[in-house]
Amino acid sequence: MKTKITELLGIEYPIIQGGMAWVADYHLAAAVSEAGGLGIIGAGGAPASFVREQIQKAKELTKKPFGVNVMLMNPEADEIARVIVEEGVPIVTTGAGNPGKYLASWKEAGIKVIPVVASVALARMMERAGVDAVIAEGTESGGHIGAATTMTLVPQVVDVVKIPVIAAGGIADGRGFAAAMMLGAEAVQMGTRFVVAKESTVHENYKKKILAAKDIDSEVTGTSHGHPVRQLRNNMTREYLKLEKAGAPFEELEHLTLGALRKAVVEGDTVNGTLMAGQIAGMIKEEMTCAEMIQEIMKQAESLLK
Ligand code: TUI
Repeated sequence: MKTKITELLGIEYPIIQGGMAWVADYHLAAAVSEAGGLGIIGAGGAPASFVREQIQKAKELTKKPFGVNVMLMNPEADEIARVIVEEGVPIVTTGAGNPGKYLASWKEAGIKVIPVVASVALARMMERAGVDAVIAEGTESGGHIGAATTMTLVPQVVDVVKIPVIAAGGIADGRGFAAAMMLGAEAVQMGTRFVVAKESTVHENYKKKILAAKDIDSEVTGTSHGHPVRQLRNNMTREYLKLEKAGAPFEELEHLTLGALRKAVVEGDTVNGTLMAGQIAGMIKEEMTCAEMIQEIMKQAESLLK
């Protein structure tokens, strides 16, 4: 399937893998790119030296294009932005902030820049600043989220920008893909479905929680201090929400979540770890390879779109 995004990025299918902190390592990114989508290494909160290693390892596994996601709250974001240029990464996505200060250097290096936006205002500002496309991410997504739903955000962004729009949040099969196209998107980004890919190195316990999740099994923590994060309900979210409701200060809440994503992804702690996942987790029932997933989604979408 050819769209403005497959043309822009030089990929076969308009499916992008979300740049998930701790989850989206070089194994997953290379597998998605090899399967014809766009794999992304998620820099998350990692140091720049680690991100460089990840990029170099991905290059050994695939000759196809892949990208790096810069989580803009990372204290080493400046160094990571430089590593991306030095390593000749062709595509960058950004999250959790405004990437304005890196645009000039990335564009000068010929990098395609695609920020995640959670509002029409930021999409407009990003287009004016010269980005190549935007990812409009709805509140159905896992992790750090905005307030608007995918259904409402995507068409409103499509209406005000000329650059291609990628839809994210709540998409995990051919029906979601086709719906996104109907809203005017040129591609989709999926996160949660790729967490349970066979090539994903996420701890088995975490994968099992996603596969067993039902439609209403996620909670949003952190709303009171302006950093809402969607994750599966567990002991951690119960404790967090209880403290948050009682008006606990940010420092106390932060203490609870410090290192908790690593605990879930690496150690498989599903009780006190942060099990970031989107609302679509309830629909995901099977672990598949990235190639199987992408083929299934494209087949279903193409038949629906006909
Ligand atoms: O970034 C994400 N999702 C993430 S980042 C992450 S790492 C993390 N871990 C613990 C706590 C917090 C973060 C986990 N999941 N998605 C992209 C995204 N960007 N969603 C929402 C936004 C966003 C929100 C506000 C982008 C820009 C923005 O405002 C920019 C500004 O400064 O005007």
